[in-house]
Amino acid sequence: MLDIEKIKQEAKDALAKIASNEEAQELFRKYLGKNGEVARAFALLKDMAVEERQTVGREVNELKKEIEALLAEKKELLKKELKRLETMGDEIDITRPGIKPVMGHLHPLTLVQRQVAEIFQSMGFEIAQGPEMETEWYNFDALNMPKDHPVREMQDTFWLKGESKMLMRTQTSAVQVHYMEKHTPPLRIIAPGRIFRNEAIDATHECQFYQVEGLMVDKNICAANFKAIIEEFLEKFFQTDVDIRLRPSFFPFTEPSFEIDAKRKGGKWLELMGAGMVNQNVFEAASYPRDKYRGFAFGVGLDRLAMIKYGINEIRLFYQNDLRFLKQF
Ligand code: FA5
Repeated sequence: MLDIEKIKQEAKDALAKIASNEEAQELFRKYLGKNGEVARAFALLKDMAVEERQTVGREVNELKKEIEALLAEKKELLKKELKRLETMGDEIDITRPGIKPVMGHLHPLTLVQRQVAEIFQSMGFEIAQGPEMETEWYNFDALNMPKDHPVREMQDTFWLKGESKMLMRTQTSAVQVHYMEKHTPPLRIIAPGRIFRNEAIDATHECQFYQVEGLMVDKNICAANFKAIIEEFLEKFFQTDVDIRLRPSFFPFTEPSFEIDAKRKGGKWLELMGAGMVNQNVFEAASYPRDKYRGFAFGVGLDRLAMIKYGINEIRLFYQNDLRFLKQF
């Protein structure tokens, strides 16, 4: 019994399942090969009556053509799929420009701190450090700023809770006695760092900011040494036309004391640093014998240095993390 429809349906189902050329080959053999289903159907024709042979013959011929067409179509599909798999790696175009990672860079205050350190190191100064959380002794008493003396009022202090009278240092001058306790002159240091004051904040005052302390001690240091070194520093640091003026001032830990202001052409004077010759009481606090050594000290505002150098008239910009500002450095 010859059931052409059944053969056709089976061939179609089998075709739908094949996934490789080998399977396609197999199917070809099974249906169109020398001993395949189609050949077998043709073989049956010879026993049929003439009329039946003609009708069935036509049908078998159509079946053959249909399976051929379906197989060809399937092979074409397989070829395309193979090609797609082969070229999949090529979708990565290695000649395309890459996505550039956004590079971070140094904060302007870090930049300035490094510039300052480099200049002083070139003049033989070492870098010293002290704690941000300080004792009353190193921040005040050792610097000739005794308890209840009105001079302490100059720096409105963040005291820490507790018995031990700890505070957030109000000046990098606190590093002076720490360092001198461990070293004997001659010595030349700078001590950059953050300090804290309960200030009314405005365009030139922050309540957390940075200073760089300087201290040079030997047997014969005088104000002329201070002037020479600080002039050299300011010239190297600003490298542009910046006016400098020196005024007499008062600090309990220096005698005499000065203040240095700076201004860009056409700008306003801005106080840059306090300075002076180290008071003998400070040497005594560090257990140096009185009148054996002389030295100068200064404390320069790092934020102010940056403001004058880059023409920034608002100190708060340094601490606001605004990329439009930070990207300019
Ligand atoms: C002092 O802090 C002294 N320790 C400086 C000193 C050191 C004098 C050694 C003598 C010897 P003064 O409070 O003036 O001094 O601060 C020094 C500098 O820090 C100022 O000139 C200024 O540049 C900067 N500064 C002070 N207060 C602020 C503030 N609130 N915001 C930003 N910068 C400040």
